[in-house]
Amino acid sequence: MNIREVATKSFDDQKPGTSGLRKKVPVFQQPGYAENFIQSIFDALDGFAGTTLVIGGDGRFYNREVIQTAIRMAAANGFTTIIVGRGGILSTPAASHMIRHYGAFGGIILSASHNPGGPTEDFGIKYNISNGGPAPEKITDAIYARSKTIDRYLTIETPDIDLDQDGETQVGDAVVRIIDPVADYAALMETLFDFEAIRALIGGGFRIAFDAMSAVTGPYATEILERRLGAPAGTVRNGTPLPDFGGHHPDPNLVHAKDLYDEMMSADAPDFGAASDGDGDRNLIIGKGIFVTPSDSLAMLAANAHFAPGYAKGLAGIARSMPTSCAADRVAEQLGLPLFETPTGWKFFGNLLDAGKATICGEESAGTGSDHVREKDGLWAVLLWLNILAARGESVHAIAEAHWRRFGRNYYARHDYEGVDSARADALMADLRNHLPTLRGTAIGALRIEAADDFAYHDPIDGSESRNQGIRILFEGGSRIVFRLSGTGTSGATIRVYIERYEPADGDLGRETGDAIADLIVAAEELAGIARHTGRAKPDVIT
Ligand code: VG1
Ligand code: CO
Repeated sequence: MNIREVATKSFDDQKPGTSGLRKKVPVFQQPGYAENFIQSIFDALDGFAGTTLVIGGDGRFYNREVIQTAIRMAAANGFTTIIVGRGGILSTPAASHMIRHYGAFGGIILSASHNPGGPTEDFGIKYNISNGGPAPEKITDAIYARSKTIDRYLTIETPDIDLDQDGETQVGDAVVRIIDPVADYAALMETLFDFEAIRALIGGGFRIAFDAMSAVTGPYATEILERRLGAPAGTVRNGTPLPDFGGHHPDPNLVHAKDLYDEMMSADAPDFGAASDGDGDRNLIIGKGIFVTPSDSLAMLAANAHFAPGYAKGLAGIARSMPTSCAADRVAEQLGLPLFETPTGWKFFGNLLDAGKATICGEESAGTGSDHVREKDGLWAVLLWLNILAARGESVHAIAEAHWRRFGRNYYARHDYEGVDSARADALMADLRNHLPTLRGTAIGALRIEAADDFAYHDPIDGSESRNQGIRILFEGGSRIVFRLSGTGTSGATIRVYIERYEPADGDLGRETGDAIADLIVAAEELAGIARHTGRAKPDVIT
């Protein structure tokens, strides 16, 4: 075996963010950059000699190169089985499933998710542990610490593996297995949902439009929606993963999936529209004539999950990230279920899912998932919606309205200020933090502040503490504003302002969101001085 120890110089910017390390491609292309981070992952782990590692990515530019690097390094470091999705492709939820299904020690997922791809765009690497979920902070902190002192990495001299042929190749002491990225995942979906009922719905003329955004869900959605569920060819649009996602942001929101939105609002709209992001863990849900906010979708899925066979016996609990609207809380309350509020990022759900405390989890950023894997799962959410629609025989619109009449409505929007100078964004947050102690009991217009804090999470399972997870301003009556800085961007800072207004079930449930939260938008500006700090009069993206 030709294991080589290669001397390297450490980089000081390899701190994983909300979901792994994300940087521009040219940063990753620096000699040793990807190698250092991958070796830092291995150096932060213990006891993996002789075990299995899963490797795959979302197909973006530079994916294949780093997959070859990761295979060599995994073999040199002592993994003896390396499972790779054919073509280097694995959606994030499919990778999570594979880790669990094959009893792997962990997995390396190459993705920058919804960020654009291409030679000058974004790339990313993240590590998932044996439960299939993103590494918890304890591990990501150890990886970062190691990356600052690393001076060598291990690799092995071997020709490139043919990623496009299923089969096994010996690399040193390791067997590299190239396998179908879709089959195991599609089989898992068949165990959770009533495919026959969905097939009958579609056979009866129910029309679906799914936009894979030239990203990783193309092959998954084509197999499941068109081949297994019988939707007509063309149901899946932009179904071929492209290294640059066709030049678009593979971000399924109302800005980047505007064509789908416009179509769903047109007179001849299909019955159900959906889209997923670069790595397949997010979902956008639009019914004919109605956009369902991700926070509402979480609540509606939780309230109706029992219609799907995989959840027929009910839920153990619901978990949501802190900035996600409290719509799910109303469902938990009425169904008598525990509700957990975690910091942003899927890694915080892992312990709750492993402990059987939560069955369904979600984030306002279009992420929903369950205990079937340990990542959010875009197609899973689409299939659960389809299963519910098939079982109830009602439209998305009817289901949403009935939901609000039962639970009340949380009008919700997120305002993003992108590419802000980091020092200015930090100053805005610091100012807000300084004012926190004085806010309680004060009023802005008709809004009275009931509580204000910097969110800290105490993990009920392992006792770990995560501080400074976002500033919450809670108003009497259930309205909220949350401020936090993004942890997934690759240039400057992104300020996220999450705005929510609660309307009880007997209130006005049919308003335009913009009107319903107008006073809170004014209050957010007053509280944070966004224009003063950033020079921006309005957000770049509203979702
Ligand atoms: C964003 C979202 C967060 C999500 C994360 C990763 O993080 O807000 O909810 O978990 O992206 O999703 P941030 O720190 O930029 O707000 V993905 O689909 O990019 O892996
Ligand atoms: Co994603």
